[in-house]
Amino acid sequence: MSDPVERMKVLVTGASGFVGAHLMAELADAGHEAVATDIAAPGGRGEPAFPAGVAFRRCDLEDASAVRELVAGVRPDGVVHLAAQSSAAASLEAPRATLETNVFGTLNLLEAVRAASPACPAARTASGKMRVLSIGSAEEYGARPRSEMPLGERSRVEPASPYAVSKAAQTMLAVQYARSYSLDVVATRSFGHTGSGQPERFVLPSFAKQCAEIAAGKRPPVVRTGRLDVVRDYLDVRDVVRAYRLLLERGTEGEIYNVCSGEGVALGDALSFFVRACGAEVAVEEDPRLLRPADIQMLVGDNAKLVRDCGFERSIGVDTMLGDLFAHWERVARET
Ligand code: A2R
Repeated sequence: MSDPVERMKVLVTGASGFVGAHLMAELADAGHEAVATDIAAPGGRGEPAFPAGVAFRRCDLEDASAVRELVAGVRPDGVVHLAAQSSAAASLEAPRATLETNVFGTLNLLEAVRAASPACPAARTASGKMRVLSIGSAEEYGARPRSEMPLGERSRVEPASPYAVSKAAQTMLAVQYARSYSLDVVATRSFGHTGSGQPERFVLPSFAKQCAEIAAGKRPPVVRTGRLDVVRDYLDVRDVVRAYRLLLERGTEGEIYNVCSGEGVALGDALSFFVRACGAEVAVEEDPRLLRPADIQMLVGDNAKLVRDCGFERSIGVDTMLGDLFAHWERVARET
């Protein structure tokens, strides 16, 4: 795995989102050329701008002909498909829109890659084809018993939300295109991740923000939470985007990879970390609006395949991940 990697031209969908901002920086640092696409340019929600020199192409993935034009025009060596309705909680309110964006958006992209592939000289990837990295989710596995942890890629898939169904369908579709049309597809099932720029509707930024505001005297000392006994496998987003870059460069065509740490973190322990960091007496109140039907109690993954095929190694542990997230929200609390 020490062969030098050729410079790739990578089209990133969903580039204006949380992971997109970090992935653009990772690709630039690794010497790849990135082209960003999203339904909207970054900045509207305070996201960081892309690294200098990155081209942005606005495109709605639900518009099949626009996606075909985009892919044919850019002719990338690889595509990282991040664009999605990315919230399981929001999918309960908007199941149809979630399926349309996540399933039909993916279908449009795969069709566009299939149409563009014969004309694409993409000889710089290992397979000589245009590689698609489809970003799926650990939520595809659903509620598995504790005895099955850590979950390998062959674990049963039993989605428990429209979001999880959409991601299971996305992964199946991506692998089916590899099988039926020899498309160079690699799919992930990405477990929890966090870092700067993740919206506060996700649990760790929500805790970190509330505690940082309490520390800054901008909020009464009460933290509102959902279930705290939930256990998740979290990676720092900077490790996640490195895994995505490695999968693009070295993943095996047609395969599904867990992107995870193998370590479970109880949300109650993460909250205790932030409460300690804030240094105040804090009351914790359960908010019924934050409790989801069919909440999955535990999701911990096995990353052996990612380690074996791509040489992935986690570089940021849980304490650094949580400490950096708290520091981010402290900065935000100071500036607002
Ligand atoms: O919905 P918006 O306005 O936040 O835009 C999102 C964008 N997006 C689309 N782009 C093109 N065509 C569409 N029809 C479309 N619908 C949504 O994808 C947003 O800018 C981006 C996704 O970014 P985030 O919501 O911040 O997701 P995150 O956390 O970066 O997750 C990346 C991937 C997703 O596939 C997740 O399902 C997975 O990682 O966990």
